[in-house]
Amino acid sequence: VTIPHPISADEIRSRFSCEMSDMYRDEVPKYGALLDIVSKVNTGVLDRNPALHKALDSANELARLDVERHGAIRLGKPEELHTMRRIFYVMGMHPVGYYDLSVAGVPVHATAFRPITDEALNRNPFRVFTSLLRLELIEDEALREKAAAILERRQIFSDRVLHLLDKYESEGGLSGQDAHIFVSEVKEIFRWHQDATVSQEIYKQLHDSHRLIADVVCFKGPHINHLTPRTLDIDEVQEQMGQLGLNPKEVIEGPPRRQCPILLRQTSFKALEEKIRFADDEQAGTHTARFGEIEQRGVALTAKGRALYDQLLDQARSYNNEGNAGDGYARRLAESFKAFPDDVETLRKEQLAYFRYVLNDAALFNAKAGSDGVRDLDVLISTGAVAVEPIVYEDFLPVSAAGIFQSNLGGAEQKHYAANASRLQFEKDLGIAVLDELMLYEAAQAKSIEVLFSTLETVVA
Ligand code: OOG
Ligand code: NI
Repeated sequence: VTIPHPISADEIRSRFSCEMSDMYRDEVPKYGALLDIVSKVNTGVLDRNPALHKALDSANELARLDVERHGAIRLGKPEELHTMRRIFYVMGMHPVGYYDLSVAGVPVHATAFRPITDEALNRNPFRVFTSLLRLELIEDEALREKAAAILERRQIFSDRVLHLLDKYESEGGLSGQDAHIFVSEVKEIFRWHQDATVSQEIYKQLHDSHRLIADVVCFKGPHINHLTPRTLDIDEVQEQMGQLGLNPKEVIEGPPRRQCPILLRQTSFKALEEKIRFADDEQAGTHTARFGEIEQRGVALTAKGRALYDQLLDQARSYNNEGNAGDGYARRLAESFKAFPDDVETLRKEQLAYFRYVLNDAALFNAKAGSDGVRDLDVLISTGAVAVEPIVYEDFLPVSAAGIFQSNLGGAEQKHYAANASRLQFEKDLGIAVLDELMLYEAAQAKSIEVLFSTLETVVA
């Protein structure tokens, strides 16, 4: 680093997340209403549940809860994905996971940019679900070429932001003033513009092909389409959204309500119908894309746990071919998930989920593990020397994401694209390979064990 006082990636990400939230609150007042509900519900849950309060506090999760958000953007061309990757890097956000949504009738594939170390996640876990449109999935060749030509003409990055990126990459950091400009320039990329860049006729053609294609192709930039706070009781927030007339989607995506939350449960309020102006003679129209979402996060699952999750979810959804429609879905889901153990010890022993192992009682630990060299975690846990903490799932779920996409594309819309994951092409466009989320959880678990026994080494030595 050649600049004197570079601003840390964590700091830049925190500021960015906060400014994005302020911008979205201004643009979409219902998002502000949602934040208020979530904040009240979370406070209520913590007040009523001192054990949870204590657990979250000792896992360093309380502080991040209030600022925790994820957002989503949809990009139009490979170069945009490539540059976004460089931009997110400045904020300590790395591409994790590959999501193919074509299987669900959505012509995009995606990754999630997010922080990856325990320290960075605790500071601010801001994530952005980033999709890239797959024009090759548009069947009509003339329309596909038209869309490509429109996208070709657009430049979503300002000269200033590109200049700062180069500077960051050559100097290894950003000064306070540059970081400030950087954050505000990046925020501009995601701002909503009510002027479409195309005529009403072209908008309509693209929209008829797939609403999402119109959303990506017809605007100046990749407007942020939602920001999602994290709640401790999603059923309660869903209930209140309905009462307050926020128009929530019918079902909560993901696993059912449980004692030990796993993975991720999500719901949203439907996208707003917003006024837009077309490029030809300023004709007025409307566009629906931006919405609000909430989520409740649980423990990250191992490959084995995830396979069980996928199987049970599929079982609940394939019943009568009903998917997640119908009044009976919540019941079918609960019924199906009875086969998923719902206590920490079984989840851990059967290696269905990831946990952090932390020192609970130093004296006991030193006596036990020190004297007879017990390295057996089961023994250390059962004696109370060591405690386990669930490792939070920091990623997304393709079936849930598709459900969120669908409900915001006007529920009924169902397009069929042949399932054709194209991870290698995505990574080529991105410029690097995406990280494997399971390896990150595995490493976090392993590190906690290493830290645990290294304290012993210092005590004994
Ligand atoms: C992204 C939808 C995916 C989630 O939380 O699963 C997502 C989009 O609509 O662009 O954000
Ligand atoms: Ni989302």
